[in-house]
Amino acid sequence: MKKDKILVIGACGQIGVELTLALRKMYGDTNVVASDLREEHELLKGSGPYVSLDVMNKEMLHVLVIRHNITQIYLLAAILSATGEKNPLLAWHINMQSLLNVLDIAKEEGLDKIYWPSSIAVFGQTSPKVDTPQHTVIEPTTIYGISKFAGERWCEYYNHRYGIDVRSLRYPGLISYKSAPGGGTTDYAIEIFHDALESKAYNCFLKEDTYLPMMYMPDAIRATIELMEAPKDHIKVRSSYNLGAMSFSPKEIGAEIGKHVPGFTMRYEPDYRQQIADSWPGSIDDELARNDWGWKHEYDLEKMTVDMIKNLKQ
Ligand code: NAD
Ligand code: AKB
Repeated sequence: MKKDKILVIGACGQIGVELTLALRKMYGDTNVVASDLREEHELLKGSGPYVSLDVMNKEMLHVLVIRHNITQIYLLAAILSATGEKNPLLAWHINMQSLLNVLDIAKEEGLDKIYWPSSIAVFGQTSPKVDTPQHTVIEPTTIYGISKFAGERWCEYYNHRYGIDVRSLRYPGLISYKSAPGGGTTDYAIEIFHDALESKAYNCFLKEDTYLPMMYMPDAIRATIELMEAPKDHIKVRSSYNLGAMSFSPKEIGAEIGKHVPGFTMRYEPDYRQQIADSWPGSIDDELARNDWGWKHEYDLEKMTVDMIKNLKQ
């Protein structure tokens, strides 16, 4: 077992639950402190320490870090794209101040490592749509994307200026069945499974030909851990790495699900999220992640669909 003491902030969210459980397996249950604003998630109960925390309260966060001898922080608390558009100032405030609180405490306490996820949402209309490269025009149009891009600059700044070992991934849309998603544009690709199994029908809030980069949660958890475990000198990108696995449209995932759910039908009623999706890439070039620390995805659309349906049926 490793000696590190980890704090996961936003541990009850879609990624947090699975990441916390994976980290507890690696580092030992008592060495991973889960925290969130919400009540402890059912799947976390009894698996390790849980603390109620508002990451916006810097003093409380600082005390927690000192009291638990924390050496690494995974900051997952954020307002996602669709929710962010409903209250842009709140999204900006939470997404930025949470990161600044964590980075500053990392500097003051000399923490070993920080993980903070960015998103494909950093890209905008003026970025190339296909195989969007790591370094390209970045002009996000959503408040979520703007806050992620600013966050990336802060991460790189704290690394270059203060030597903080901050690591980050630009996740694509993540698909999972254990913990519900938190208000994103890519959430349709999760809802579709639930509705297909419950009613054999899905009314999609995006158009049928909207391609977006996606990833199955086991790949995302493994990518996060592999990035954090990689030797320091392998991490060349200190803003955030592009990360890819698959790309599909609502029509394509619908057809794949239809192979397992006879009679499954789809309707399309695009709403305000269509505009968000239209501003994002259709696919991602993640060559640097693959070269620098050996990233390799396992799940494509077909393999993920089989696994999602098997698990949701149980
Ligand atoms: P989520 O919304 O499911 O979870 C976020 C968690 O943070 C929630 O449990 C929420 O209660 C908690 N939280 C919110 N405000 C808080 C506060 N003030 N103090 C403490 N906790 C607070 O989000 P997620 O999908 O798990 O995403 C985690 C991170 O990954 C976010 O930064 C998100 O932008 C990023 N990301 C997610 C995806 C995806 O598809 N899920 C894709 C790209 C990037
Ligand atoms: C969202 O849709 O907001 C997230 C993301 C891609 O960052 N899933």
